[in-house]
Amino acid sequence: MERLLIRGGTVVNADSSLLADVYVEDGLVQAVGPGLEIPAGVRVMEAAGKLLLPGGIDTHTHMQFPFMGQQAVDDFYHGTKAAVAGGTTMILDFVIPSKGASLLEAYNKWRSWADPKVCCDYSFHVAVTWWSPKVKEEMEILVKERGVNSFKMFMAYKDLFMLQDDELYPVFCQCKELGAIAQVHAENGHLIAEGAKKILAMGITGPEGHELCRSEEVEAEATQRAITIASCINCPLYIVHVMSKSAANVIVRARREGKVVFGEPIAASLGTDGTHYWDKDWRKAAGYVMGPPLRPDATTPGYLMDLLANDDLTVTGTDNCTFNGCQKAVGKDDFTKIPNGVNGVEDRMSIIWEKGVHSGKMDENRFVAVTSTNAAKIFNLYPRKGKIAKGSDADIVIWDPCAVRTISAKTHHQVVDFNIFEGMVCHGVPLVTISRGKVVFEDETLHVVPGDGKYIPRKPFADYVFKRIRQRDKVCQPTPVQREPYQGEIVPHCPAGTPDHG
Ligand code: URQ
Ligand code: ZN
Ligand code: ZN
Repeated sequence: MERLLIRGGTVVNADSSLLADVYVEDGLVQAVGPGLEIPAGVRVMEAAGKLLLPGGIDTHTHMQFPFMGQQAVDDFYHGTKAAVAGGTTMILDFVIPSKGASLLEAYNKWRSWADPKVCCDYSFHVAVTWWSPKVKEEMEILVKERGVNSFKMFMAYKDLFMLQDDELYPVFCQCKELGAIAQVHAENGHLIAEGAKKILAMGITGPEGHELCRSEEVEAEATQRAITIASCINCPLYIVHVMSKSAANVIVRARREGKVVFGEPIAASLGTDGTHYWDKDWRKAAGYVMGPPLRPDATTPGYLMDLLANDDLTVTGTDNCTFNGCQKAVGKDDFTKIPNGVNGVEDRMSIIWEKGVHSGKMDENRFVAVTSTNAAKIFNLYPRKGKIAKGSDADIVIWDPCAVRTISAKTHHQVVDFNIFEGMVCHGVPLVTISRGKVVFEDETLHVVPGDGKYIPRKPFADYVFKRIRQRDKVCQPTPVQREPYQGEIVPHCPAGTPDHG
């Protein structure tokens, strides 16, 4: 383990910035303060004029995900390697069992994929794609014995992953009981299925059909429905990949009403838009296909960034789920067959710095909150992750806010042959990434070892999420009205129920 002194940088946490040195040993931050003594044999890294940020936490990835007849090309090795090159030191990926399959077996399968390959720390959300007493029991085991505290439910992907409302209800109940956060992919799967048939019948087979068959309303309706169901149970809710103004507005309203709801826009929805679906180049247009889709309203990214800056939206992920052009091409004559998913894990930090901080919408502290700290709080990793302080994991990025880089598939570290941010010029460049005390990226060179990352188990009942829930359960219970018993006449109940039956 390296012993490091990072000297003279500005340590940026979500609550404040401080000119200080940071001393790292045994993978942990041992001290933060001005003018720290340099013990003998310690490597000194100069960081004057630079920012020291808590490593990014990407709340939403799908490395090597087998999906829509293809497998995502960025696996746990290439995906996490690209993550650290972009200043992200932890990912939260998804275990997604098929309907009818064991959640525990799926969890084991995903662990066996990830453990030997990960180059940074990681953890898992688990998807609940069907409901039964066995699923209920396995959710409990996952929380109590496997360190899972978040479950994702799909309201889309009819017949594949989708749950109906009467299934969402008991799953949300179980999440709440276990102290886990319920996450939803909020889109109305029935309307998408009908919409796709209609658009195909109109002769529209290209990527633009993907957006046309699932408008903003389809996302907003499901977002509202999920919030309503969660609210009936007083269950905390997390809306993954917020893609539209309409869905975001539903979340804003719910939060203003005091509901415990969190919204996760992603690098894609903050950094680009759905006008590309109308591009004349089929491959390019297909490169943006994901669900929910990017929106053709080009003012969407700026709008979502405003909400993120002002705490209407809370955290950021990427939904990184990458397919090459030749994989997307299985849908060349039918947009419903194009594998859904885009890149983002490498570029999220730069996109949010450029569109959020460089634009003047948020300061460096809010940047840390939305790229790291809030995720650590929601998923109960804080202050081990999401903070540079004595005792925290030494996941640190030396960030140059003035440096500029141009994003391109030609130079990125991901395997995928396309980048949805191609040509974008971003201020804010990670110079050095330190993952649990080890320098894994420096001078544009990666020093990663597959399997060096660790699975991080997470405890249930995160205070940030559940304090309000518990108190509401105590004080917001309805109580019966105390009345004198009714003394009047009672017409006997008619079992047949209709006058015709006499
Ligand atoms: O919905 C998701 O998160 C998946 C399954 C990945 N792909 C996507 O288009 N968002
Ligand atoms: Zn999803
Ligand atoms: Zn996803």
